Amino acid sequence: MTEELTRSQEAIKLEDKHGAHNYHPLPVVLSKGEGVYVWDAEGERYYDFLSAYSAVNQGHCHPKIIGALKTQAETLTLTSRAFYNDALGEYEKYITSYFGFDKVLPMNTGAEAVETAIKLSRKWAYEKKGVPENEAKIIVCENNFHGRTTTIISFSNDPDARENFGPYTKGFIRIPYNDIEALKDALEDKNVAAFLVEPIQGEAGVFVPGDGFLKNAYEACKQKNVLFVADEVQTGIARTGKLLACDYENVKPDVLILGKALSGGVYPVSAVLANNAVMEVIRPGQHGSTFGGNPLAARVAIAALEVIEEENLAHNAMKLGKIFRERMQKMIAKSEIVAKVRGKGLLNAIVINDAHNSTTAWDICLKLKENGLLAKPTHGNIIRFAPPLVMNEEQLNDCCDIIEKTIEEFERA
Ligand code: IF1
Repeated sequence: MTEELTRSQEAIKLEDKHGAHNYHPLPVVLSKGEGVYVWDAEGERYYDFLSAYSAVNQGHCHPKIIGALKTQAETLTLTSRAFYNDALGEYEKYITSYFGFDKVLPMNTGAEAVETAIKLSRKWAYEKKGVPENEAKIIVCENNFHGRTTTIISFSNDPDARENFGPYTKGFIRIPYNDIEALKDALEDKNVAAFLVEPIQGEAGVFVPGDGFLKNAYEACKQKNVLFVADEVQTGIARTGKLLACDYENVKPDVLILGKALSGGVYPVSAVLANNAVMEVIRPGQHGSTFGGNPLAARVAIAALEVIEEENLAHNAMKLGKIFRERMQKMIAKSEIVAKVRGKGLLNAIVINDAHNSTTAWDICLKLKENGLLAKPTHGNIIRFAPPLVMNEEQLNDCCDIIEKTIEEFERA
């Protein structure tokens, strides 16, 4: 008599049999989310300390965003851009004023927005900067993560993301992250169109560049008439304690890339923002997407951005992030296992002492799950901690208690 499977076991079995194995998830099956909490298929509640990789900054199923989704979903979902719709212009006006740019090009996923920014930068280089055709170069950083398309992984140095997906797209120069001299050297190439950079490298392990790096990089690009392109898909929308991570250094990118929390995790919405001098190089028929700028995305994104403002979530992320890092520093002082904590706002990570083999971070995450908190390692021995920005101080301290308790259990083991 085969044992009755739980709902979670059943769900995992189905995914294993019928789904591509392109992920190795933590063994938890989620079936409900609300605010900072998620519940598994057996009804166990957890704190979500990953926020779908910073897509649910506004908290799971935020009522205002869900309301906007429902209302529009019952009215008009998709028209294609063959025709106008009565939501897109309103959204474009709202988001361009919200971030301070002349224009927005609406897309769906972060990778599509990054690809759009690459095409925009190249076209600007040929038509405005005078770079010879097919010679445009884009400077990127070591250990970047900008998505999973063939062009994007062409400039990745992560073997898992890149191997056996060739032939690769040309035209990218990779420099060390946070290295202004290397950037200046690379900018000597007259054919450079743009510098594409994450203001904080998320996937690499929450690497915060040195003070002044973004400002100096921006100024070095301006010296050479090169576009500064900020990928704020993960760091944007209040995650790091300011609306954009670039705001810490008052850098206004020439091209801004947004995604993830632009919809509060309710629907795929991404965007590329730029001023007319750049955006005008794209003319009818030269770029687009079936779902890009659909009325559902437009209404959801307006609501998601309103929540960020109305609930002052950047300030909350700044405040709670400081408390989080202080609590982690105190834990590190007593810990053999945890080497450091780093981050800004509520985008943080702890680095497990390298003396431990690479399964330590994973094993800690399994233990955190048992203790009621969900997080996942990024590369190797780094655990990213990124709760929804709607978390309150009491919940944050409760989560720190769970993390400390879990690390202590490892210290004793
Ligand atoms: C996965 C990582 C995070 C991003 C930045 C563009 C994109 C992402 C800075 C592309 C997407 C996601 C992708 C997702 C897991 C997650 C991730 F681990 F992959 F690297 F967050 F760190 N720019 N990041 O972080 O946006 O096309 O996914 O909408 O691929 O496993 P997307």
